[in-house]
Amino acid sequence: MTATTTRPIIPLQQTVHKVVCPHDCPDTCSMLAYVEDGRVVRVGGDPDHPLTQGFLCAKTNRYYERIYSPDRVLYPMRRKVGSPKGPGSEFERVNWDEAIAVIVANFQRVIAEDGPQAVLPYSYAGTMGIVNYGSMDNRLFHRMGASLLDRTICSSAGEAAMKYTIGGNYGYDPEEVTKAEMVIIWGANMASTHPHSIPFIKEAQRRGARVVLIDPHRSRSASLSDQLIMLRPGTDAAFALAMMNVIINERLYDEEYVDNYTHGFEQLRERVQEYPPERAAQITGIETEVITELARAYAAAKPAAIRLGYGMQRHTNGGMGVRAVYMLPALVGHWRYAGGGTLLSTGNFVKINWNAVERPDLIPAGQHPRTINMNELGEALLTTANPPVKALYVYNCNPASVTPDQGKVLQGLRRDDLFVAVHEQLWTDTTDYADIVMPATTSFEHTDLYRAYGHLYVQLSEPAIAPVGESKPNIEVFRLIAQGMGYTDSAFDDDERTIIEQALSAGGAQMEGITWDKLKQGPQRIRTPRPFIPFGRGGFATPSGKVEFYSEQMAADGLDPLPNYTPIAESPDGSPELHQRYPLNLISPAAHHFLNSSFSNLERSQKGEVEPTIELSAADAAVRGIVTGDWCRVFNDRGEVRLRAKVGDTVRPGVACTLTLWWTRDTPDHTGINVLTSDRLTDMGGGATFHTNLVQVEKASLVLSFEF
Ligand SMILES: Nc1nc2c(c(=O)[nH]1)N[C@H]1C(S)=C(S)[C@@H](COP(=O)(O)OP(=O)(O)OC[C@H]3O[C@@H](n4cnc5c(=O)[nH]c(N)nc54)[C@H](O)[C@@H]3O)O[C@H]1N2
Ligand SMILES: Nc1nc2c(c(=O)[nH]1)N[C@H]1C(S)=C(S)[C@@H](COP(=O)(O)OP(=O)(O)OC[C@H]3O[C@@H](n4cnc5c(=O)[nH]c(N)nc54)[C@H](O)[C@@H]3O)O[C@H]1N2
Ligand SMILES: [Mo]
Repeated sequence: MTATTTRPIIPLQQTVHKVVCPHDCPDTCSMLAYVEDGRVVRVGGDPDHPLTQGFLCAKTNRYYERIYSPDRVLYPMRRKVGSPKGPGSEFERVNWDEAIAVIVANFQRVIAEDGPQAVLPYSYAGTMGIVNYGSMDNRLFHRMGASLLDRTICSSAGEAAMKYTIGGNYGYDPEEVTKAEMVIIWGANMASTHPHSIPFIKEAQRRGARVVLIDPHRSRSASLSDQLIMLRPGTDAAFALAMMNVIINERLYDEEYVDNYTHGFEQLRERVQEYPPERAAQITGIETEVITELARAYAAAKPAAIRLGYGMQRHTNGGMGVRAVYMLPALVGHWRYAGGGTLLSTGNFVKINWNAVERPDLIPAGQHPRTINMNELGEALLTTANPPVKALYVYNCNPASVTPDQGKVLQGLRRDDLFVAVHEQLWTDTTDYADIVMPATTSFEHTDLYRAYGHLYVQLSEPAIAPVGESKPNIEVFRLIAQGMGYTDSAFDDDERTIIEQALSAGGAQMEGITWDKLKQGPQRIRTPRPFIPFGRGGFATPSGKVEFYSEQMAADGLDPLPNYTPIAESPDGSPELHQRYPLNLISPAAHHFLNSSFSNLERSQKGEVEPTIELSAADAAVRGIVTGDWCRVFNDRGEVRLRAKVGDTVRPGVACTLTLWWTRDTPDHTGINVLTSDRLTDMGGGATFHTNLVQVEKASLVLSFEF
């Protein structure tokens, strides 16, 4: 099972440092940084971390290419007077004092003219480190009374679904999967996006487990699987409901577990009658027998592990999809066994004292700042709603590339009366629109605390090298801005260690003894008995304390309290007229060599992905006269892009797939994929709906030359 635990040989002139991989990924690896003359010359996976197991992924295994990239921002820079916003912007060097002074002056001007809510922070999980993800930034913007940002671009639909169904971000312990008799990888491309659980799944497979992949795309993870179920995008809830129909009607469920630890079984029994496998077959495009057989085998496995990814929840019905799948292990009682259950996230097992970290109490008394959903950035920048957004501060995120409905986002960012500050490691698509660009440190250069959402270890990361150029960590820049604004609260004096200790102060038996000093010794697993069987005897964090097949809370929130299937908003059934004009559902999941828009600037990553492509079925390609290698025009009412055709059996007819995310500047006609995606939100949690996206494809009349 162990991947590569041979100990690396360290040349005398090198020192080795443990650094945590900061990226938004369930694996949160422990990396070894080999440093020579103050420079990182090599990185490797930490053999002592039980999940990292000595190997890194295709993105991070040459991390020094990113640290020393020619695209690295080295100094604070200011837009030259007269230089228009957008690609080709010109900047001049300033010092830190000047950069902070410009930001403070603009914040003060905007607050005086339109009030503090005209200031909007914009960030996501460029770093998952708790200090630099969300501590001093929140303190500053809370104290200011700025607009709040709902950070919904990735996982919020799935999180809402888990909360309603089992009470939070919880799943099985991934280290126990070796004991599973069946593993279903459901809408996750583990081989590309989080490979560190794969050795455990392979070990289960070696012991006889069947591995099933449920995904509309034949992804790299198909090679791990014994069976691939290529269902239509956005139909997972119907698939899971039909499995429950079989399990309940054939009495394959665990009566005792259902009686003791679930809520609303009778209502669920009634609801699933609407989803016989024959009906689900029509919806999902998967044969009745396949659904029935899987349901029976799933119920018989003792236990089965279902590893979910974020793919299915990037649809307008995505919350319901996750909710339906999260019901399965409760129905068959698999939570009783080590390695049984579902896993989308383990994030809430690690208790963090967020109030102490974020300090919402600093919001001035009587002020109730509005919340802006980050997926609706374009709308927020273009509307004249009171007050309009007049100052945008971007960090840990690259909205010009990653945010849906890019056309609107870029139009908003181009506004002359909008002040934009961007704190970045690299010159990105977003820095093109900045008035001020500031250099940010990487995790190799700053201190932070990490928990993971795909395992149970808490980790401390300390600098392996000095900051590159004049870069500074987020915490320091926000402190400087707070000082400039004249805020004197002691919250702005806290250093990294103080904030980390505040974060760890939530208490609870599982966090006992996980202290700064202990973390300096290496990754700390939360304190649980082994094997860790979190819900063997119930104990769910829902209002009823049980798995909620029926959720009163959902009814109160205006949602269907039971699981259901509704067609996605852009689909043959969801929008027949639109589907006539745009007959292909374009999904845009993660590319192997990129991490969202991170790593996409590196030559090696680009070579790995070759070029921006669109995968089409042979049937859809044939009727359009398209063959592999043709450039295609891919378009809908929101925009158009050029992508190179790859024709084959990786998608079914009616579906197309492009792997993300290429930077706009590196695409043939300087247009990113998110010009096609909509800012429509998910059914719960306000999530992004990147995969609910109808397009048309035609052979491009222009032959483009495409070179880096
Ligand atoms: N190499 C690489 N690694 C990454 C990232 C990256 O961009 N590249 N991103 C990181 C981040 S931020 C995240 S959130 C995770 C995401 O990693 P994953 O959870 O794996 O998510 P995605 O790659 O978005 O989608 C996973 C799979 O869902 C499929 N899918 C799309 N629609 C549906 C559907 O309706 N039903 C089902 N069953 N499947 C569907 C896609 O085809 C894809 O194969 O990975 C992290 N790791
Ligand atoms: N079409 C389509 N679009 C998608 C997706 C998709 O599947 N399809 N996936 C979506 C998903 S899952 C996500 S999570 C989002 C993610 O989108 P983003 O949050 O934008 O993530 P990244 O593209 O990794 O960019 C993060 C940026 O933060 C910067 N950064 C990293 N660490 C620090 C730091 O310590 N300080 C500062 N100041 N900056 C730092 C990095 O240099 C990088 O440019 O994209 C989404 N966009
Ligand atoms: Mo994400």
